[in-house]
Amino acid sequence: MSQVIHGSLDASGRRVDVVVARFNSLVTERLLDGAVNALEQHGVASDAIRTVWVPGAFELPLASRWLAREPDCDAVVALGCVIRGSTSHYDYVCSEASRGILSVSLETDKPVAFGLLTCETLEQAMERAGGAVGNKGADAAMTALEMLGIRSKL
Ligand code: INI
Repeated sequence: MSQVIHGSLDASGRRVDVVVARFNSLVTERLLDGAVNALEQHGVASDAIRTVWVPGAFELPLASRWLAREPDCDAVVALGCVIRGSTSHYDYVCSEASRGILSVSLETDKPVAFGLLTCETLEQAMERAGGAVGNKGADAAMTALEMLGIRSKL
């Protein structure tokens, strides 16, 4: 018979690091609240959650790498918010942050969840940071837990 594997969200005993960008902190503080609440609700002890603030989304990959390389880190949740301006700066920050976050995950073999909002307006960002569209920080945290659950079953 074929096997089907799902990741459980039970995260007791896990240690999760959260990296959060200070740029657009009105939004990222809410993403952080959502992520920490979701981790705690799914069993991660509050003293097993470490939060590291970095200047902006561009810095998320390097800080995620520093954390993911630590033996006591099970997963990283990377949080940030990039809002399109009038120049191409937005495109460089989004593409390098997303590429970097993926490469840290593959290099370290640990979940590094992508909780980076890439929005046209502050309003869109607020909707996704605990507003009408949910909290993408919480979603990213749960993704990290689900991936840990899958890994432990393989
Ligand atoms: N960083 C963000 O996290 N969000 C942004 O919207 C943003 N914009 O628009 O400039 C941003 N820029 C800073 C960047 O992430 C770096 O911190 C900076 O370039 C220094 O490396």
